[in-house]
Amino acid sequence: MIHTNPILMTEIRNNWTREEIKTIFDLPILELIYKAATVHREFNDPQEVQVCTLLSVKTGGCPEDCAYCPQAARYHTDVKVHKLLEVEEVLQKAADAKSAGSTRFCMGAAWREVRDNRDFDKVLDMVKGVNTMGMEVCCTLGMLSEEQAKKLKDAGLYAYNHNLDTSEEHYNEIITTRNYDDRLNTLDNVRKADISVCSGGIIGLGENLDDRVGMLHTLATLPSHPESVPVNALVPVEGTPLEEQEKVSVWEMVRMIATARIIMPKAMVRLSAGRVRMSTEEQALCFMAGANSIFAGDKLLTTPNPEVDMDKQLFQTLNLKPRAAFKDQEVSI
Ligand code: SAM
Ligand code: DTB
Ligand code: SF4
Repeated sequence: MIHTNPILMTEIRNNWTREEIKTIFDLPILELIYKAATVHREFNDPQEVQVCTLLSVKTGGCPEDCAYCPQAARYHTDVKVHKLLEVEEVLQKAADAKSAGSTRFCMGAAWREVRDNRDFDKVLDMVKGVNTMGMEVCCTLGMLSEEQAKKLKDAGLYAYNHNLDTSEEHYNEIITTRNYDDRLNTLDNVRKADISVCSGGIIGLGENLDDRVGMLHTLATLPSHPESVPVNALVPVEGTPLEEQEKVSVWEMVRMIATARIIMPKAMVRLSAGRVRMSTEEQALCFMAGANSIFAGDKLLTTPNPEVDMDKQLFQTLNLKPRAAFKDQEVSI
């Protein structure tokens, strides 16, 4: 590990006020990047980047109305609806992801919530299979009860992704078929089952800067910080209500990432959707600002992601190295 300060000076806090976070968020950009890069080096190896692979195991036909989402049944998009994949097919994709260098495999389903049925039993088998392969298994399946979270944990689930997406104030402009408390409640159920929490959001939904600060405030004042915080740039998809949204600038991504890094120093901050539209230099700024995780593979769930070879080149150019699986669980002597 290089450039890591052995004397930790920054304390981990979950009593941030919204004003404190706003002050950080509003810093002059280069000052903000410098601060974030400094905190990053206190807690993490800045060369290390976690490589995750996504697979949509059940695509489209979702009853929810998330305005950004190509998988909502009510919008007319080009997404082809597909029932739950077979366990064997999923395990093959996980093996491919592992040989391509991924250490975390995340399975997504276009469900509002998990139901206790045969499909859930199949997902439990997928989780068992991927866990046996020595990868960190993650799922994102919508809302969960505490019992369902426990079943996933028993099957070997390592992490659960459930995004807050935006601020509580802006939530209703984007999604009306559930509310913020539903989201928080699922995060609580995931925590109770002792599963690693992955929760973040999207920028570029038409929210204002206070909404971005508000979402970061909610995440950073949870009883314990999420272990991963994905920062997505909206991928505008034709047919969704947000199809015409303007592209967010790299500075907006950098500001989100840097603020998340400063207020949640130990979290993996994931530079998630939106990388296809970013240059190597723009992505380098995001890593400088404290991002230390990406999704690799040429597809996210339904939209394109950079080619594997491009990412190999990116890692070489920036001297990055993939983070090993299960590092959080390593006992330090
Ligand atoms: N249905 C489950 C749920 O909503 O939690 C899991 C799958 S859902 C597709 C997972 C996440 O993908 C969403 O919470 C959202 O943050 C992200 N997402 C979906 N569509 C997106 C888009 N067009 N651009 C960026 N992120 C998107
Ligand atoms: C997250 O925060 N981003 C990923 C993952 N968690 C599930 C999903 C991004 C989806 C982008 C749109 C798509 O490909 O459908
Ligand atoms: Fe459904 Fe999830 Fe898409 Fe919302 S984000 S429409 S819940 S798949």
